[in-house]
Amino acid sequence: MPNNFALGNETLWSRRQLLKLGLVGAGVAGAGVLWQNLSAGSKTLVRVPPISTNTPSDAITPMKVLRDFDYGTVKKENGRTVREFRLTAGTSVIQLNTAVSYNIWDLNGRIPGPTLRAKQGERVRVLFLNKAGHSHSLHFHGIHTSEMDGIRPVSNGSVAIYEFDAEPYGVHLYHCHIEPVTRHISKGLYGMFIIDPPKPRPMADEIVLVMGGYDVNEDKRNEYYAFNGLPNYYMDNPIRIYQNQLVRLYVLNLIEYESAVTFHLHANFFDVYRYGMSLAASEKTDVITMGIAERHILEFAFRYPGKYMFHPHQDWIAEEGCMGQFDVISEKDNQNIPKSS
Ligand SMILES: [Cu+2]
Repeated sequence: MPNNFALGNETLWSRRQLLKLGLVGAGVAGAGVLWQNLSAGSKTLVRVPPISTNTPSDAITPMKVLRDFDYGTVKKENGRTVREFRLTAGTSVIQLNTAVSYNIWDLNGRIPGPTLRAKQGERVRVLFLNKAGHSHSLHFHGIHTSEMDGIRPVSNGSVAIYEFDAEPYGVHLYHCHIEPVTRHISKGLYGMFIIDPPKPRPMADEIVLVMGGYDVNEDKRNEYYAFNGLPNYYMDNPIRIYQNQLVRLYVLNLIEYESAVTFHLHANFFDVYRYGMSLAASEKTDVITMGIAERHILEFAFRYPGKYMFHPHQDWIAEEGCMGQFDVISEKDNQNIPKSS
């Protein structure tokens, strides 16, 4: 789905800028929804609970980041599918707790940036507009030419275009690559980049979790940690999922200043698809170690209803905000919803 709480790309990109780039034209909007329908080839129903009405409506709401995938604008060029994404770097202030606010760099008004999604073999074009008052860039993990590697500074007010083939399929990432990279990442310029395999994975409740850290006093150590931008958010606002529903977590570690962290899920075990680069799980475990920029697909279903924590097993990191919980809703409470096959 298009990310519906971003600032609105069209308002950020002036028509003049787009004309200059030769990019004014009607794309096929809403392709994400269509794609989701098409990929529902099997009769399996995916049950996703509605977001609680108590969810706070902050400018950056991790509850929306969870299941928000940006499929871009689809175009056909010389018979080939091109997915065009627009990312604008800006500045905003987030509340790390009731007492501490922090100036971040954001992408389309959010941290992490939009979860970009394409299918293997498509062409990806990313239009990057820097309005963050400082030179930045976007470096994508993947296979591309040297010109598209995103290490050259894009000065404030200017635009860069990154274009490459979507390959190989897997869970990847993008981030600013301007030195000091640790600072540019930890202040918010990063996001997930998913390339789907040619044959879609089975339907599941798909959820994105990006781990990050905040070095508020610039001593090269993090004082706060978070899943999807805000410390302790999913502890205070548990992620609702259904009992016995297959959940597919896309997990990325972008905690700077720590060589590695783990991801641990309570009361369950998950199948691991390392880097999302295979269709068969490599192992089953309940704790997995992830270095910086490592990412995996983790799949599971909960047998029993109730609340279950997830967090790095470096407990000081969990205690400083990288902590959340799933609220598994009993099937009994959802008699009207058909059971997935
Ligand atoms: Cu930067």
